Amino acid sequence: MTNEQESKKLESAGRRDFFKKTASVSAVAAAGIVAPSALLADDPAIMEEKPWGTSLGDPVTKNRYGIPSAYEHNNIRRNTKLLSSGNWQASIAMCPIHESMGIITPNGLFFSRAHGGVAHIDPNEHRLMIHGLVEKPLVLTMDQLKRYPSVTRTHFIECPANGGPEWRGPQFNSVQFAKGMMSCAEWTGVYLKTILKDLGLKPDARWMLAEGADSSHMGRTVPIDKVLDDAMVVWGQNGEALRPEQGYPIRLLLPGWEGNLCVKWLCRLEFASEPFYAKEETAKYTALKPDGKAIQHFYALEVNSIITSPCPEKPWTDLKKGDLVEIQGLAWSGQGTIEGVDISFDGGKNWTEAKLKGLVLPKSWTRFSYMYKYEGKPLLLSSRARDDAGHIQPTVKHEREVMGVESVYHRNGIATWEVTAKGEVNNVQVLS
Ligand SMILES: Nc1nc2c(c(=O)[nH]1)N[C@H]1C(S)=C(S)[C@@H](COP(=O)(O)O)O[C@H]1N2
Ligand SMILES: [Mo]
Repeated sequence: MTNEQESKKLESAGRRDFFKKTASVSAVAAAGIVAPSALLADDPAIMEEKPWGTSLGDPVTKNRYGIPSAYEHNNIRRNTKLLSSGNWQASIAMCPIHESMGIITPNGLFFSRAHGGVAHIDPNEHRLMIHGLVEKPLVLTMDQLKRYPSVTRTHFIECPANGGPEWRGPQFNSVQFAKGMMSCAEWTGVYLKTILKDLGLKPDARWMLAEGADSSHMGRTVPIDKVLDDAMVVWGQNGEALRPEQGYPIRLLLPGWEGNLCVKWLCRLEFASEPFYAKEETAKYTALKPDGKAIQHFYALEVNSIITSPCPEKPWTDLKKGDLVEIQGLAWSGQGTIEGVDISFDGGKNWTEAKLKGLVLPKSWTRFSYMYKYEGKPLLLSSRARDDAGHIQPTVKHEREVMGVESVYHRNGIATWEVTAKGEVNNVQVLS
């Protein structure tokens, strides 16, 4: 026998010993997170050598830019005709938020919304023009822009239409389609206030127009207070350059505010004393109320949350009574930091506090968790988030009383999953 064969023999003898010893333990061990009986002594996955353990793998530089394991092929952005205006360029790729871990969305899965397709811009031929009510109007190359001192901040971007198709009732038995118009990343760029200090903002500048260089030439108007607070021009996304889908080479980021204001492929910023609404804005985001009046502008996104596990895509059908299972989800607020999240098992009659996991940052996704002993009973499972601005998610009933059902935007009513006795999960709304 060679040394290699010998050590393999020893290894599998070790594995057999393990099973002999644990077999006696398993009889007495109580059901924990995973019951010891789940181990089978003849499980080929542990007793047999696999091809990946017996032959050399790929050269380490085979993928000069790495890609996920082929077994993760289901973890993808998805879109539907329902959310497209008749073509796939003016469309929305929904983020698989049920597969997300922690609070950072990998760049390849970041939700993507474009009105005129995804532009592919040569950074050498791209400029940022800054003009209007500034002392020193400028046209910056990308290299010049990056000479300003940079900051790195974690923030979500959410389309205010996230969940918007569901004002009248559930439309999608899927968390990806019901709530996937958002993602969260660590952005690197420069605060606009830093650039404006250098350029000298004139005192009567009250509004900023941001324009994109893509075929939609998206133009949005932003009040100056937000510009001077935490607005950024960003070029970095999770440690690398922005992806084309996110506006490469640069985009505007207005932390916590409507995604549509975060103009991608940013090429021009103009400052003025009057808003640009009628003149240069290309899109309208208004909300029709029951009294027939419309809210013309709302900017910051309200406190919100969603349970991502379980969900229709991740049911509890393989759980047994008595199993301990982790309920997980995401909470976020465009108005501050998440203070707490409560969970209800009975459609909002009773609430119990969940735990916030990992980093809890302002205007960022915040992960929550609750360990639950599965009972195989039907549930109405909901989460309700609170932020440090003093806001709490409304019930769907209350939200409808105030806003009716004609609005598309800013739905943040408490979402509910119906968990059946078999552990299947359905999208429902509690209206009482
Ligand atoms: N230039 C430009 N910027 C744009 C858009 C666009 O079509 N063109 N879409 C906006 C909308 S409606 C949203 S919700 C966000 C989405 O950002 P994301 O694609 O990075 O998720 O980008 C905004 N910025
Ligand atoms: Mo959007």
